[in-house]
Amino acid sequence: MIRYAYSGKGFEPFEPAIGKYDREFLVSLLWSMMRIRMVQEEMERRYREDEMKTPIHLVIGQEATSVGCCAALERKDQVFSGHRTNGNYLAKGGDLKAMMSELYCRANGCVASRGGSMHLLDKEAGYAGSSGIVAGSLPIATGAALAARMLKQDWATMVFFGDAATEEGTLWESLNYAALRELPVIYVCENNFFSVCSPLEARQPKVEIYEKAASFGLHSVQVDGTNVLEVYETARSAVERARSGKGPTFIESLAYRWRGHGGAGDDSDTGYRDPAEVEHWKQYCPIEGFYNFLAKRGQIDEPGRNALVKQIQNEVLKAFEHAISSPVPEESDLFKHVYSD
Ligand SMILES: Cc1ncc(C[n+]2csc(CCOP(=O)(O)OP(=O)(O)O)c2C)c(N)n1
Repeated sequence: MIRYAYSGKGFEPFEPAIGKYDREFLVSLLWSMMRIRMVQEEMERRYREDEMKTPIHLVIGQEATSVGCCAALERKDQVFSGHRTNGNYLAKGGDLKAMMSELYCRANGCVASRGGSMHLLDKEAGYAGSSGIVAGSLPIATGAALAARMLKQDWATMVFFGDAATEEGTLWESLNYAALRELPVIYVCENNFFSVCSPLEARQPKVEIYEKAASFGLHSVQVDGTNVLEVYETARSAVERARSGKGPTFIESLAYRWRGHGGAGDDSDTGYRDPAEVEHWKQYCPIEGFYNFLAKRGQIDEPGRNALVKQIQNEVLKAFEHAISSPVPEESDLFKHVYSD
């Protein structure tokens, strides 16, 4: 079985008018996806050394959702995530070195080694936090959007979560409240069809997730989460809606997770999904697809791509070296940052 959306419609071809974008912007989208992928691949390789004392949830295959959505935001806008944080954090401009230090439990980690990969934070970049509790960030993000309204601030809030979050009551309560109050919030469901090893069809009746959300009275759409420009254009109009007081948007972005639920490597050999399905989805690699799209239109060529690879490789290796050579926290600091005044 090959999973698409329940409607079985597959992905509509999406051909944006490329002339409206400048080359620099298009290449920045490609760079951002490549950077996330290369960070993930290096993390996966090093995870096997057992020095990174944190659970990890890789986003390989799902990069276009983070990058397309965050490209529509400004720095002042606030982003929240669930447990699969890395793509969202990096796409929003979160500090890579601070993230790697966090994963290696170093004192200079982005939350001072208290959180690990599931609990990242970069206030400067507008990455407002994440939660390992499925759907846990939904009410917090909804509250942040309410705060923006009450404080008369013009930031938009965006929250990322997986398809399993749509099995939690708190998600529907959040949508209900945001729709009622027309809050400036964008809900992004990264539907990769699985909750750990349970496929969507074993967990939910066959109604598309974005249609359920629409029934709460919010603007709700489904996008091809392997197509960064389609995601970007959808997110941009959602941000415009939020900023102009037109209320929340729900975006269901369909993309496949190429690796196992957690840790390094693919876990398909445990039998919960067909390895042929994983291979099938690799045809829709968001990075290869976008590179080919740009190359065909003369926006980048092979030497251009190689230069990006080199630059990213260099940055990634430096970030790992920085983390590994940083000090671990002092025992005497154990209770720091635990309580707030
Ligand atoms: C409230 C709650 N229930 C169960 C879990 C255990 N759990 C951790 S991740 C996960 C699956 C999440 O799937 P999804 O939200 O679709 O995100 P994905 O991992 O596919 O990105 C579950 C059930 C949890 N962390 N929180």
